[in-house]
Amino acid sequence: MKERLQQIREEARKQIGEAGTLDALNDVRVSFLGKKGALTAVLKSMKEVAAEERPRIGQLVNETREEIERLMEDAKGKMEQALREKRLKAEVIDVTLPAKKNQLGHRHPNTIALEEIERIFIGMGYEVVEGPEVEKDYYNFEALNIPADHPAKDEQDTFYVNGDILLRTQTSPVQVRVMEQGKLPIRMIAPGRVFRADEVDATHSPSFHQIEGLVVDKNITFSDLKGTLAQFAKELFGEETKVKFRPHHFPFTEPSAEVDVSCFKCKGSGCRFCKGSGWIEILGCGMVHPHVFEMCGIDPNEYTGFAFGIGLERISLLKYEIDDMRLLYENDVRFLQQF
Ligand code: 2U9
Repeated sequence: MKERLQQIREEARKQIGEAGTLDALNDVRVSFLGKKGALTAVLKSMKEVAAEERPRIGQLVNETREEIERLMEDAKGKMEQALREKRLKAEVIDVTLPAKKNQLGHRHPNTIALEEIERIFIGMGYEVVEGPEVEKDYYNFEALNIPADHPAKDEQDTFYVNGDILLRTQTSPVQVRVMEQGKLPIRMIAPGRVFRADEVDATHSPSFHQIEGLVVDKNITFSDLKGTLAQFAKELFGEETKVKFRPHHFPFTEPSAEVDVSCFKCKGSGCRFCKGSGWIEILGCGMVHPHVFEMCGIDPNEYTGFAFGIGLERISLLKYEIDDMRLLYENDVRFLQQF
């Protein structure tokens, strides 16, 4: 019996040493310690052992089992350690490798110009206010002192949805709505999309964008308007930019003016850009008409104000030297990725 146990011990040691995988190791366990295993068979044959020998042989069987289990645990630990090392090696990350470049999109030239214009007016304490694109005739025309027989109201020029409802032709209705609320003073800009029934060409589109401004307070004068727009032009086109106010007419402002800036390309000497004149028209403006104040519930004897309107596309075309407005709407990535 003693020899048999010695034999089992050596055979187990040999097979454990040869087992290459955890599965193979488990097979070895079953063949020695399992129900039908070699060591279990020895235990079952204990009844053939003389009674006085049994405790010693029993102890030997236990020692053999313990040794086989220890050898198994050692072998299993080594295998698991080797597997762990192999996995860690496979998972190694080279943090010095260059990262994949993310493809960034590009802001549309209109967006760049709008954000720049908003930044300038926000810097002067203006609020940015938006309003509906579908408007009532009242807010788009009547409250702005545009008479019923004005050519702008013709179906040739304005998109009517039905009866009194139309697509706004300017962002001025936003200012009318703000004035109606009666919270004074007002210092705001209203950027947004407007619609006019124009044929598409290099300088016209049935849908374009405006940024309109409005300031209402006591003692606002034309000098405030001039100073504000002169500062705006300098910030947008450069410190050396000059402004020129030419008398004009708008129904909603009196007096009214159109504003030219000295050509930022040739500095005023005349070039292809300014068509030789040295000046480029950029916006319209004026002092809010007393009738518009009255329509909006503001007393024109107590309050005065100025307003201005800027065509956003005109600014993007000028600033980025684009010679056809249609390029702004085609969204050709080869065009857009230049900005
Ligand atoms: C209120 C009172 C007055 C807004 C103004 C202009 C002059 C103007 C044009 C610029 C180029 C339109 O896009 S464009 O064709 N706009 O010249 N806009 S004053 O005056 C207002 C607005 C709201 C209540």
